Amino acid sequence: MAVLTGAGSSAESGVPTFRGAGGHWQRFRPQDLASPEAFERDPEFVWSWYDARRSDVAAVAPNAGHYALARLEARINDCTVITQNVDGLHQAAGSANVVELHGSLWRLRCVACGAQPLDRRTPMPVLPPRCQRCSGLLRPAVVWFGEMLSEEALAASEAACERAEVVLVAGTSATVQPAASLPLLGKGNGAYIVEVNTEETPLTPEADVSLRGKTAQLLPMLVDRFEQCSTASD
Ligand code: BJW
Ligand code: ZN
Repeated sequence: MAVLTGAGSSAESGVPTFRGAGGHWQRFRPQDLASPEAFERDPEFVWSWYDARRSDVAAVAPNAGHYALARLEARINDCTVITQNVDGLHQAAGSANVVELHGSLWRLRCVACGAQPLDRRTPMPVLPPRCQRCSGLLRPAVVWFGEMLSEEALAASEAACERAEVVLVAGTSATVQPAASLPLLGKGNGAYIVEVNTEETPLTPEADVSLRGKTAQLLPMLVDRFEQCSTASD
């Protein structure tokens, strides 16, 4: 099984989504914050947004949907969680096989020497932070618009979708590429597509089953049912 998650799956933990009511992109323009040009122009401004988001995420906990996916992984031989989220909440809930397609809020990258230190300090003592090795500017190791995703993360995600019998898509607007195309890769190889979202998305017409509702409510129900069925057939 491959599971693709997006911001909606962390919404009930209190982490804002990007699009839609209350989303980041209602208050800010993506190109002012989530682009390499914005960081070049004003690293302190971009960092102040990331610093606030790191503090907000540090104060929240995984929700029932995250825990349900960790339970699912424990039940299935080959289960990969591919997340577009940078909050680390799947790992905090106990998922071990997680691909962070858009990077992590907790990893930094030096724009000069490429060092990638883990750093969980909230708030950062000085903005923008500097590299301990070479004093270069450190940036969040996340993927901004126009940037390439990590080749390794993308290859692992594609392979997981290509060999999946089921691709579960939870809490993503399925609008940002190449993540949004991953379920179609699975579908092309015969996978059954299940979508869980409070709203319709461009992926809905492609899904075999589309469940309308919140991940923290629906994912535990799905996994409960799966556990009952797999116990019955043991
Ligand atoms: C609930 C819920 C609840 C709410 N329960 N559900 C092909 C065609 C067109 C454009 C492109 C293309 N290929 C590449 C591009 C350009 C671009 C792109 O896709 N643009 C589109 C927007 C048009 N892609 C890129 O630039 C990517 N790079 C790349 O492809 O490089 C090569 C290349 C470059 C340029 C041209 C061509 C090729 C990189 C994309 C990086 C995205 N980065 C961000 C920021 C990450 C760091 C950070 O967090 O700060 O990633 S943007 C933002 O969007 C973030 C998210 O991971 C991503 C996806 O959002 P997500 O997770 O789906 O959240 P929302 O808010 O959109 O949706 C939430 C959903 O949840 C909604 O559906 C709700 O209904 C639902 N929901 N509560 C269930 N409780
Ligand atoms: Zn450095």
